[in-house]
Amino acid sequence: MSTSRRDFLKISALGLGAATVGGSAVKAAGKTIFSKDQVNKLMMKRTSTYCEVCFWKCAGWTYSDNDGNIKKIIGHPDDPHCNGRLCPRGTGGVGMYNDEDRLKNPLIRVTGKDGKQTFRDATWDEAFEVIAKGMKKIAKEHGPECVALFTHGSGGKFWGHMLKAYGSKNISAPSYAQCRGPREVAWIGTFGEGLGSPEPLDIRDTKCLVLIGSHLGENMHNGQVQEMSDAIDNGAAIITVDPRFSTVAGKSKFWLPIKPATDIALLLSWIHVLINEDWYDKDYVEKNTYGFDQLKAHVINYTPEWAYGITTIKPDVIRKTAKEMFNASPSVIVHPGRHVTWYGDDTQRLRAMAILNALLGSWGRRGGFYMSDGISIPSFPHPEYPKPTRTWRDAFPGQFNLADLALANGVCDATIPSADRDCSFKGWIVNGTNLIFTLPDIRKTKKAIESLDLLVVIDTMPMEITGYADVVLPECTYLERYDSIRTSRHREPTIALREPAAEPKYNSKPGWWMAKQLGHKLGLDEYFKYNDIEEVLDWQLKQVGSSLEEMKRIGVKKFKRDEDISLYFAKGEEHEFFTNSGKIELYATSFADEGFDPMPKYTAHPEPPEGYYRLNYGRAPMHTFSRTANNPNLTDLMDENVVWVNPKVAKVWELKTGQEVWLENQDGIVSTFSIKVRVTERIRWDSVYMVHGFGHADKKLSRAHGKGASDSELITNVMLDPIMGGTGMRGNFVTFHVDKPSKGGLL
Ligand SMILES: Nc1nc2c(c(=O)[nH]1)N[C@H]1C(S)=C(S)[C@@H](COP(=O)(O)OP(=O)(O)OC[C@H]3O[C@@H](n4cnc5c(=O)[nH]c(N)nc54)[C@H](O)[C@@H]3O)O[C@H]1N2
Ligand SMILES: Nc1nc2c(c(=O)[nH]1)N[C@H]1C(S)=C(S)[C@@H](COP(=O)(O)OP(=O)(O)OC[C@H]3O[C@@H](n4cnc5c(=O)[nH]c(N)nc54)[C@H](O)[C@@H]3O)O[C@H]1N2
Ligand code: SF4
Ligand SMILES: [Mo]
Repeated sequence: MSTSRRDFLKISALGLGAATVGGSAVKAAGKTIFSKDQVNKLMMKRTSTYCEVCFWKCAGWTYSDNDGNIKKIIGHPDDPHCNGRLCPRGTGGVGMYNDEDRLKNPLIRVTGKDGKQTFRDATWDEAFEVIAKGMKKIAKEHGPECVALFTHGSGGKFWGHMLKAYGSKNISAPSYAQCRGPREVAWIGTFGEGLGSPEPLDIRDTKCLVLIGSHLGENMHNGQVQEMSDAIDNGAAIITVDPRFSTVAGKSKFWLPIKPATDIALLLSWIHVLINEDWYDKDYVEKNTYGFDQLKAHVINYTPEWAYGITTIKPDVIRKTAKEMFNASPSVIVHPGRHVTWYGDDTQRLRAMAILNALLGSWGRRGGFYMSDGISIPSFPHPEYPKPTRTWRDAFPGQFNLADLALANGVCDATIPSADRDCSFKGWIVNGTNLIFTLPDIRKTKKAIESLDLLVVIDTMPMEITGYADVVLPECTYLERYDSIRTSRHREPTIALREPAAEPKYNSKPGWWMAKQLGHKLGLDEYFKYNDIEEVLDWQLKQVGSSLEEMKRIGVKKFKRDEDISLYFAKGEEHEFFTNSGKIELYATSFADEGFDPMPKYTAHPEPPEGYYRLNYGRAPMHTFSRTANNPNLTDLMDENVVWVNPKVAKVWELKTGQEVWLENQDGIVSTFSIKVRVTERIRWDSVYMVHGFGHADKKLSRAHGKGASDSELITNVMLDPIMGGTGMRGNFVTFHVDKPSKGGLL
């Protein structure tokens, strides 16, 4: 039967009572019109959210039925991060809420009479009491600066506020020194500003997109993938530089299967060709850049013939692709990438990429980099924070001065006691980051953890890191809580609200609430002068001309652009950049001042020893790092990773697709679990490839435990970036074991 919307509203308004009384159905004149399920479905409640399955933060609407069950999440049509469409992980986010393996109660580590350590369930009050006692003791004995926060995700703001009120500024995120840090430093050194997230790339209007690594399509950063597919439909050329035949390599006009670790040579030869052939934006370079003559002299010998010997990319391909970029200029993007901590010279590789963009005139131009704009929301009023007398930087005198954020690996290193230092970190608060999988060299992470007096972990799941905690605080998922307003910059300033779609399951609680309770126990009430987060959000939103009521109704709000910021530079405009020279620095004066090469150079990296292959890793479209490995909706799509092996290598080792192997790295570390082989031409003979985030060792993860292997465990050689302290992770080599080795792994 069909009903119009008006009919339905009438029936539901009358009928719901009947359904409740009758228990299962809406009846009219004794006839069942809708089952209870149908009524529930039709009566679904809509609440605003932004996704937390990855850090692209797509805004969406969550639908829950009358019984409070979350049914689905869909993208918000007005949100420029997602344009109404979530990626498979975002849609599957409801699996995070439904996961029955979630952390359910606060846990406190106890030692029994037998000396064995276990967790016991605790009340929230007990848990905060233990943490506050530990933090007060550290503050008294060593100073509050000896407590650090590691955080990834939206809750970081609340924990950061609590930590600053307590007296420490040591707040680090793995999304910096294990991810995009070198890129930010290179962009700041060249253009005077970083890129942030989402990167201000005008992909939808580009004519040529150059991807160095960046495996968009497997890396599912939503808006970018959508814009790339629109650009392809509009005839844009994609140039993919990747030793692996990635998904996007299959959609590219040019695929350059570069020898791993040699990208700087290719980039320098492209710069050489652009300059020598006059294939660059002369007017733009003249008006807006500093150091062109030095750059020209610097690249004089970096010919395509020189690069060929290093990269294995033929000189004519180098020239052809350079021409392709120039023809598209200025609507061309040499994509700055995101996870760029590869070989330790990453900031310099990113500098070469920034220079290419500058020569092509793409910064500030349509189809290149747009000028983003955003709304800044003031903090809820609070007293000034105490001034810490020490920071993580004191552990690295004279080093990493160009790093604009704290290094997660730096904090970890400065936790391992050393004779050179009068104080090491004594307490860690870890929010939403599985450091065991995230920081390279697990041996070091464990050593640091052993030296701690206090480790607090705030998580939703029993992950590897929670196993090492003194106190575990179970956070409710993003679908069950308010969070701070999303304010990321875009073409238009946009804000988005996350509100709870359901009550927190079990005994879990939102981060904002925990931070406030702990603040209370620490005697910091004056920093938390509100009863509820709704009060804070409403106050903040009113400062920018909205309100909580409005945001609940509309979810996403767009604002007018600041009149002083145009989306693109005007033609022929001379622009003022925030660098020392006020220009785009082809020659980076800030690097020279710190004693680093002001222009990038190529240096060779070690090659795999005989019988070993470079360990290459990346993303799968349906998973995010280790955080989704147990998500029931997503394990349905993919429940383990496999290791890609070139047919030539498979022949030598007599490996077949589907066969289980164990991997051992150059330092003799063996994977804890086996991994199935996938024999494929899509990977070079000198490398193997696996998706990051699998091979979980915690048995409480009923779907993820022992599924696939962990790349993290095999990354024990870290190639540190001397410029900003990032951890290059692609200098590890593995070999195969077809039988289970006698030694175990690190997990
Ligand atoms: N589905 C999904 N999407 C995600 C994430 C996720 O977990 N899941 N995570 C998000 C996050 S935080 C980040 S940082 C990004 C990461 O995603 P990207 O920034 O795209 O990561 P990359 O390391 O650039 O890309 C991996 C690619 O680099 C290639 N590669 C390896 N070595 C070399 C080399 O020496 N030279 C070149 N040219 N290429 C090489 C690999 O073969 C692989 O195809 O993804 C984001 N998107
Ligand atoms: N070996 C290796 N290491 C890497 C990478 C790699 O590819 N390989 N990638 C690097 C990159 S690019 C990045 S950005 C980082 C990512 O590093 P992380 O963000 O640390 O990644 P995950 O391993 O997913 O850890 C996320 C943790 O947050 C928890 N969590 C999920 N939702 C919530 C929530 O709402 N609240 C709280 N409190 N916790 C929650 C999850 O259960 C999980 O324990 O890793 C870096 N490290
Ligand atoms: S890209 Fe996917 S997982 Fe990431 S925020 Fe958007 S919908 Fe969520
Ligand atoms: Mo990342």
